[in-house]
Amino acid sequence: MSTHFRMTRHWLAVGSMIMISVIGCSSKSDNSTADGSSGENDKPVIGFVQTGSEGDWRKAHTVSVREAAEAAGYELRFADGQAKQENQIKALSSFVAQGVDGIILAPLVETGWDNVLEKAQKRNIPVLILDRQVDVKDDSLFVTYIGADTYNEGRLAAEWLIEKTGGKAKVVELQGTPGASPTINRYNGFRDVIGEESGIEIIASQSGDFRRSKGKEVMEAFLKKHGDEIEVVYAHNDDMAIGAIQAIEDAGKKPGDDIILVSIDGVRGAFEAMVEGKLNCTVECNPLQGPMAFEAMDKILSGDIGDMPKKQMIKDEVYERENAKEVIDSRKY
Ligand code: GYE
Repeated sequence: MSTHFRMTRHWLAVGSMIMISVIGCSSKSDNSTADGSSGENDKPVIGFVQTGSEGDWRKAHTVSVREAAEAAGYELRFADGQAKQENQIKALSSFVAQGVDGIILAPLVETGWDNVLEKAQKRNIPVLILDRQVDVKDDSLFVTYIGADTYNEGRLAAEWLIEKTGGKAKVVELQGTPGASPTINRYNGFRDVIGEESGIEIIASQSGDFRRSKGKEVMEAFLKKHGDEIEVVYAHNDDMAIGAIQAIEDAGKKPGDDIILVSIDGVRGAFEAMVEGKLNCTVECNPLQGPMAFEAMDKILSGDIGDMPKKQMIKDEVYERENAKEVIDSRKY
């Protein structure tokens, strides 16, 4: 019979200081999870609460987390929020009740997490916030945030557009999910660069919920209302831009030429659209966040978080249709 270890945590928050220690061992026959311990094969157990499956970026994100968990030797319990915060809160509470070793939360929206995160903290279960940010009263409710700098992505999209149009254009905006941090940040980052002085004017702005079908639907309505006035589409993600491309083609116009499109994510579909000349620019937002998340989780569970930053941001690049062909084969998602 083999002996192996089971981790338990003592997660103490003292003011802004968080201390974690890993102690304890047990035999394989004790495989219970009700007391805050390890699961199948006594691997440490992580509960992962995902937003849902709104598009290609999210698919790549989920795969990255699943694969990294496996590679790092964790048991991953997956909860699909199905685009509802209510579901995510229930899943978090349930992971707390199960006494998992740690939680990874990709929060659908920014606010409304204080109570459930307090529950986790009371049970000494560390929470890592992944991808989207939370706005909580007390930052000690989570250990660290890992994700992209979505405010900067909005700025990069605007900088590219000013360069492309000489600072003069009428824009329609397809926003992401209302209340989600990337929506708020991409909205603000874009506006902070175009400012009030530039000739870039946003003539319509509406949510397409980060979904292809919704992006198409909203773009159809924009085209009906604003018709030839529309010179540019700024989409908060590629999936909505791809939906908008279909709407533009259905209206008898040439996407990429009659109407300029700039979006964010850098998924394969965006590169394909750029190669076809239908999308002009995508600002990368890397969804392959699993390895970073589990590297951090290793440290968290072994108590080694002394120099861990509260925010760990992934760097993004800007890609244009002019160079899409050269890089498409090297894309990882
Ligand atoms: O841009 C979008 C996805 O949260 C940064 O969520 C992520 C966004 C991503 O639905 O495609």
